[in-house]
Amino acid sequence: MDTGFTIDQSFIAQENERALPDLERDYSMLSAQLERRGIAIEAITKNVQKFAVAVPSWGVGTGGTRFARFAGEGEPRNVFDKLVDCAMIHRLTRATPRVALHIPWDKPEDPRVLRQFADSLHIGFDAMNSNTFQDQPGQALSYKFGSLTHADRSVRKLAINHNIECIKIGNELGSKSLSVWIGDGGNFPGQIDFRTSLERYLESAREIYASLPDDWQLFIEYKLYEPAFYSTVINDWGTAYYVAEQLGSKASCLVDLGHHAPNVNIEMIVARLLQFGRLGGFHFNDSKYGDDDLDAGSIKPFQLFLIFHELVQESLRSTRQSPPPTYMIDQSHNVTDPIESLINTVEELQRAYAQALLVNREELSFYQERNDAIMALKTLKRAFTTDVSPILGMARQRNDGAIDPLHVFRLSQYRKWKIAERPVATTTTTGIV
Ligand SMILES: [Mn+2]
Repeated sequence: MDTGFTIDQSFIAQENERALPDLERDYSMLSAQLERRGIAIEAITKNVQKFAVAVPSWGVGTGGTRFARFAGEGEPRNVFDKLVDCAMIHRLTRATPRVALHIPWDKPEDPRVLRQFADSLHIGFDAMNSNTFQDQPGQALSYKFGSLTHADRSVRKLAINHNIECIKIGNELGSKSLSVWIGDGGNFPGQIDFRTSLERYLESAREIYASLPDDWQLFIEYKLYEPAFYSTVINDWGTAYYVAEQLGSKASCLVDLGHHAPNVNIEMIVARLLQFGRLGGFHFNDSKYGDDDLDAGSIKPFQLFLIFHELVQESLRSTRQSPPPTYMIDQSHNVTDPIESLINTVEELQRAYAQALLVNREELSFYQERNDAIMALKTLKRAFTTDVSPILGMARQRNDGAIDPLHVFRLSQYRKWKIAERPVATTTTTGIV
């Protein structure tokens, strides 16, 4: 299958050659600075080189709000175009080797063909995302009043079967996990019975869980409101944790940063779920007010750093019980070129991760034990305020990615090529989740 225009490795190498002398100077200055703090820069760079996050197939198309969607030119027209864009992001950043698909938006006619195409692009598949929050054309029954928790058993069955179908498709694609998020809930007090709806959810989830292959994970994604504005069935991490406990060891919680009330201490939720061995996955994004789906790190970079601080802390623990959580981006790009937003997001996630790796944990624990609040904060802030950009550039360069991926993307005129190759689509399937 023709992929159309791609950014050649030689083009990346040529731009890297230009940028390398400055990068090496900055890197050695940072190396000397970190050495005085007892940190070996090479160990940090090696860890950043291994960092990976999945990109969502729906993220490479323009998203939308409840009001409108302003489609960008040269957008992907189908799942194959989406994979081409995702593969390009990986080529530039070398940190996004897998794509998360959304069914039915990305439902392949033949999964084997899709898998071969992905193989040819050197990318794989991450979590499958089911969709029972909207009706599909010709659907016999409606999800208007819920899916897995609907009062009518036949609607619940339809939603269960859809999730099982997602597992089947994912299995053929080499995916190993299913993320389930439902829009079920109530818009008015009294509309649904809190207890009954959760019981129905558990009954439905058990059937989905029973279809899960042994080496698969089921991620329970919670959200406090929207599209149901009064109450959602899986509203918070406590409920998701309870569900995961009820289902079994293959089930765990998925934290989407935008699915919390404003000012909630998300890093503490992350720490709790890690402690309980039930943190399965992440949906990274950022927000100012609600589930804004803005680019990760754009509004609250300190929060992002504190989350990574917890993740790094856990990874250093020798007694950890569960596998490390899988990282995924879940954003809606409304006013930017989606590819540019994703490239930037990957860098912001790596930045927070690298900063978290710089935390002097012995020192932090020393101050914690002595109730020295100011010095404990200062220990975190010293890591957070370090400009780790040279580490990120060097990690990409060593992985054959672009030292400055956004610059290379613009210089390549990739978007201009895609506008020519991809006539305006009438069937683009992107949305907000
Ligand atoms: Mn999400």
